[in-house]
Amino acid sequence: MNVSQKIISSHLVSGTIKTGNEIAIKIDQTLTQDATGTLSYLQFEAMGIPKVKTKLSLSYVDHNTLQSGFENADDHKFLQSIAAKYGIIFSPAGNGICHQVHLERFGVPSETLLGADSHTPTAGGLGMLAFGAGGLDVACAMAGEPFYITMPQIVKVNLVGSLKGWSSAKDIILEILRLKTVKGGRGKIFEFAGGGVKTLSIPQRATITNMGAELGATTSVFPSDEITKDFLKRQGRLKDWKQLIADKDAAYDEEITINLSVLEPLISLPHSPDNVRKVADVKGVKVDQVCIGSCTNSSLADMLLLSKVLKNKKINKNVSLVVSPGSRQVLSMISESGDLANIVKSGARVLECACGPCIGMGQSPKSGGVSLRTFNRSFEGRSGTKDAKVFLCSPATALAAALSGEISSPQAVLGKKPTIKMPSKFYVDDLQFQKPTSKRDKVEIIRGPNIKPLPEFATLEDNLIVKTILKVGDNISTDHILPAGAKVLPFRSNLPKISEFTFGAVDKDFVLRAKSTSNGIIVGGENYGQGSSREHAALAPRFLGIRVVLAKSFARIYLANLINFGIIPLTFGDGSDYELINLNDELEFDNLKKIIASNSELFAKGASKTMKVCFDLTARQKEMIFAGGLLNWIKTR
Ligand code: MIC
Ligand code: SF4
Repeated sequence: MNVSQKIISSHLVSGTIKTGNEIAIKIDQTLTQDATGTLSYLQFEAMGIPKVKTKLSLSYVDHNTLQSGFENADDHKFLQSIAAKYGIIFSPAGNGICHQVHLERFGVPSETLLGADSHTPTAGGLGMLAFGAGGLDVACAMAGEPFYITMPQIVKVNLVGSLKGWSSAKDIILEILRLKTVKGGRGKIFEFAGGGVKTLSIPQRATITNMGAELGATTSVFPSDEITKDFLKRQGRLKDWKQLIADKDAAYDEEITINLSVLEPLISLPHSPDNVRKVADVKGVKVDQVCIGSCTNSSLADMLLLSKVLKNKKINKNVSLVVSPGSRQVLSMISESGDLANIVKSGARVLECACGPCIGMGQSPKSGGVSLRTFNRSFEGRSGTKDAKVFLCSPATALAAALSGEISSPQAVLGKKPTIKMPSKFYVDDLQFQKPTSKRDKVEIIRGPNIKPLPEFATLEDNLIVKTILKVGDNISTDHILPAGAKVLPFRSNLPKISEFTFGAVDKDFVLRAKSTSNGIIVGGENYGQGSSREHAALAPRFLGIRVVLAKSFARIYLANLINFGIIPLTFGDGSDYELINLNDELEFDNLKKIIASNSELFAKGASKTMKVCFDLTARQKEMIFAGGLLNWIKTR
């Protein structure tokens, strides 16, 4: 077996491990962050279970850390109290970005992790099988339910050679994105193997598995080997190590080879992570801002590189360089060693250990500005400035731009790569994590006015007439559907309020149109719903009366979120029918429930044609849709 099959088979609850089959796997650990956590815990609470049933559940606060009113603070208090009530470890704001902290302190090789955040596969760098999911799926996992997925294909990514010069782990994943695109990972696990694996440290591996999310992959995973052991030992967690490597004769569904020795520094151009070029081919573009951090590149090793490069240097006066260390552990260590001083004295602005600019929480670039970021996403408008041009690159390429003022080859600006010596022991202070109390029944859940109750949803009718409220093209991301950023994020626990922002940047009349129609349909292109796991991007449309989304294809997490909230995901029987539907067109579905239940052919009666539409739903998913969503379904059980 390969690594993925080993973890899946040791966690299999039902189903057979065959590509395309629905399987259910046991979840050992869960994580949430504050932007998805509030809803996830409200849903967990509605299930009426006294205590989480996982081995370990974590609630991190790292997204909404910019307060311009009471909302975020209310959310954080709610999260803190609900964690204490239900047996969850609480990591308050300032401790760091969930994925970075999880690697440092909680990830365990060969275990499973389900996180209400699409970059949860970061923990695959440690040899965990880690999935991003909607908050409701995470709530179910906390309640002891297994996680359901369609058994993915397993792609062997054969890494050969070793990185040379300034090429970095970020360039490896950018190269894979160039080859495979943002749709190329759907229905697949990327499993890393080959001689190149042992040349990569845990933070490097985590940079790669982190951005597997941008491929649309189900997850990505590295073996757990001596390097993993060494990392855990330095973290004082040797007892958590377990070797996990693929059998010599392990089979895979597909194989690609990446030769690390010939990889050059790469950069992804606006506005899609797969729009990748060689840095050498775009050099000379003037840069206004450089941001270093995010769950992709904010480890101690990344920060030590910054320190070595920036020591006794000043950044270009036309560039704003902002740096967010990934965790309190990283920040503590670079402040004690004096490395932070090298960064600060160069002219950099140091932010708190949080997602920050990655999620549009501050640092929006100037109008039309060019921002180079070591992050993982560059969707239009995500930075907060619609016409900003966000490029994604490695810390080395980012530093070369910060010093020269333009996109430049790291070799040309930075010279020889310094050697980075990692400490034999990381600084550990687990008192920063709030363990649940033994007196859980005494804990009172604190609900400020921003915490709104969950909505009730009706069950599915048999005949449905829906009106086309919106028609969009390919690769619509959840940032298009429901943006993040400082203006919107404070309302993640307030559905009536947050739904007002739905599709705001795509079509400002969407909400009005949806509200004035009783049953709506959205028509989309390929890879509809790519990006974030935020279930608000399915829940808010449902709240606004959307009952069906008809698209050419869907992204995995989004598809699951639609079903969880009782929205029917349909695809075109004939892709060219997409052209025949226009805004405000009505579509009629007769005998919907009967047809779905019996897997018969489904037709949508439109103005000009009756077209065949398809659904691919398991028996469990059908029941959820009929019930009006997963929560209703659970209540009926
Ligand atoms: C993101 O990177 O888009 C986020 C913010 O971390 C999201 C979660 C969210 O929207 O809260 C994600 O990736 O799932
Ligand atoms: Fe936070 Fe950005 Fe990572 Fe999402 S991608 S978890 S917003 S740092």
